[in-house]
Amino acid sequence: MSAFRFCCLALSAFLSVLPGLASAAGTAVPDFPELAGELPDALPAPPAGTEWRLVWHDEFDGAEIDLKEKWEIPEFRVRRDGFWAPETLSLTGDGFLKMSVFKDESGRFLSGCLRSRGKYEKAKGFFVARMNSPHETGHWPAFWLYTPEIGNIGNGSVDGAEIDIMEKPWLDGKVNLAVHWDGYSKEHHQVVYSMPALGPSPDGFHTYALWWGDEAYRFYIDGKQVWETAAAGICEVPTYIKLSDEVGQWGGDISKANLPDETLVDYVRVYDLFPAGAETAAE
Ligand SMILES: [Ca+2]
Ligand SMILES: [Ca+2]
Repeated sequence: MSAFRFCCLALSAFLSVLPGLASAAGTAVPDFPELAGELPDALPAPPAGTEWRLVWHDEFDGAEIDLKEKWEIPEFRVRRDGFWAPETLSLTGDGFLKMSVFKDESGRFLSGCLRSRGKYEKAKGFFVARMNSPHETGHWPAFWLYTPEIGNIGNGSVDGAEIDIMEKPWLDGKVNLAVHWDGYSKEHHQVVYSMPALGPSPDGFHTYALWWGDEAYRFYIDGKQVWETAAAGICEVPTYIKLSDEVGQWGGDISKANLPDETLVDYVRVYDLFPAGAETAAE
């Protein structure tokens, strides 16, 4: 962690453009003074001449989910073997998003989805969330990126992808990481995936991250790279961030779950590559 330093303190400047940094080109580096004192992230070594800068985040502080600037919540609707219901999502008041799963008075299993659709959509960069794990079977939390352009058939994932930075349908400490492309039909759907183990304390908090680069998708758990793939090409389409929980057989038998169950999310942060030392050069 020693090599890490928080980016972006007291800086707001327009930057010159370097080749290969198209996603950061011509945009101001945002200033996030509220991040002082928050837990820093261990970021992978950036390419020569560049550095990571924070461009978007939510620490889930305060009393209410920020539905004005950052997120939207889908309306109540069927989702797999349960329902996505806005009332399952809340902030704890001490810095966490709580994603609950429970059975309502009608016997319906409810879980939730938070997404940045229309408010923050981005291609490439470093996406990280810190979250813990639920304890009951029959459902799974996920931190993922999505665009409806995943439905474009052909051209690998270049023209759209679903990128699952973390899904946890199992209680044995494994997680699922995946890239999906070419829609979801039996005929065309393609996927590559990896199922690494969380290590000695699977129930505690972990960070899950994706470096969506020009040449590979690299996945990290607790700052350590656990998987890399470029099997589908690299998506060039902006995606939005999703935090969700889904009830379904992939996660086991929900009727055997002792509900309510919950997952806590400490933060979501997005970093991008900028020219190294840009803060002084831009003055
Ligand atoms: Ca495609
Ligand atoms: Ca937090």
